[in-house]
Amino acid sequence: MGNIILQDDNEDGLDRRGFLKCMAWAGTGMLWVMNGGILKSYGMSQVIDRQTGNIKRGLDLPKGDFSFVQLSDSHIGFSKEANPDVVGTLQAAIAKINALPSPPSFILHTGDLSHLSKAEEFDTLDQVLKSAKSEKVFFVPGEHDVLTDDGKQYLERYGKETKGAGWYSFDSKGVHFIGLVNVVNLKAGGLGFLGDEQLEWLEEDVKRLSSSTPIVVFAHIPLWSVYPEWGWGTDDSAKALSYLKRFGSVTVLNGHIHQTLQKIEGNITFHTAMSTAFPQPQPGMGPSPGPMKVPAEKLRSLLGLSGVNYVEHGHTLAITDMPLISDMTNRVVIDNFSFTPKELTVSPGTKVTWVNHDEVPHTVTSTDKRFTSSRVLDTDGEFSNTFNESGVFDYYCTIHPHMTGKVIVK
Ligand SMILES: [Cu+2]
Repeated sequence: MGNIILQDDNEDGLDRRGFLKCMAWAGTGMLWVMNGGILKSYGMSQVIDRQTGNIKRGLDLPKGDFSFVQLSDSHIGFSKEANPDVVGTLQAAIAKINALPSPPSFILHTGDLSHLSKAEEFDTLDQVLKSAKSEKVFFVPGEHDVLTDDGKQYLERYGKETKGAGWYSFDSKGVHFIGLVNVVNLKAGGLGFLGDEQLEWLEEDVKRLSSSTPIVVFAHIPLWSVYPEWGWGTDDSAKALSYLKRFGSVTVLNGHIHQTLQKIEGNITFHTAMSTAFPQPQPGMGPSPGPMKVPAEKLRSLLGLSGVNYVEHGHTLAITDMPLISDMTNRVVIDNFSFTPKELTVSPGTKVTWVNHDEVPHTVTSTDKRFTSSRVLDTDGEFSNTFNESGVFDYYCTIHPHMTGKVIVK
């Protein structure tokens, strides 16, 4: 009995066995209710009773002027241990949306719809989203949606009426919504990036608005410095936010980091959303971001329900593996979002091979475009390049540009 009580105070399904735990956790979206000009958020698991599938009894959920739901990081196509059924967890999120007393005006999906930008992954996402009781879904791309073609396919599917790489704005019930793209043209050593063309568009877009207009900005990578060491931030976000300083109420919604974090800075409130697919470690807790396998007893701390620091065992093991790996000559291992060794010195004529041991895709791309992996390296993917000339060859991952490395040929 004591056991049951312990489990009951968690609303995220800890009393299920094995995978269902993850499923119940991951099937979450964020409900946003606009009430008298104030936007308030509710985690879907706060709202929907997991036993009955209905809205919780006695919950005082304001009807509000209108509401919308944020979904994020569905990673359709991912099938590794952290969640072998990402379609199932997305469906669970949508079941919660459909159980709301009044359907949300629309859904915002803040990117990483797919895991590898594959056509069939986008098809599956579209199929599943069709079952949501909501009039429309608005998207912005994540870096996983623009892996192979600089986002061409994404734009064809989701960006027909957008500008540039897929940015746009729209008005709904007096609120101005702005979808930004910060996952293309990423620079070596950098973070998310908006670029001048988009920034100029943004400045122009908000010029005509009165300062009392509530603004909601949504983009994939956080527009604030969550943890730059892991690439969790955007290089030129300060400029974008400077255009929004004069507005009384600005809400910024992001995904990418697969957990909820909030920050208030002046007139701006920042929020990040959970993934419908898999969790990632808290900033700095563990050697790198990436899919986290969640044992039942750890889930609680992960969800911020207690203050226990989480150490990911799989990743710790990966670190102790590294000395062995770096013994292998002329190989660079990609693990925990880094290249090891970071600097490799070889003699002219040497063939260097990179192998990806992460559960997320990476690229190996010369900073000055002298060599590049022709396609994205998925788990266990390899790429080789023969270095005939002497020199220093800097490279990075175009998906996670804070990942950099160097080959010195002499
Ligand atoms: Cu990468």
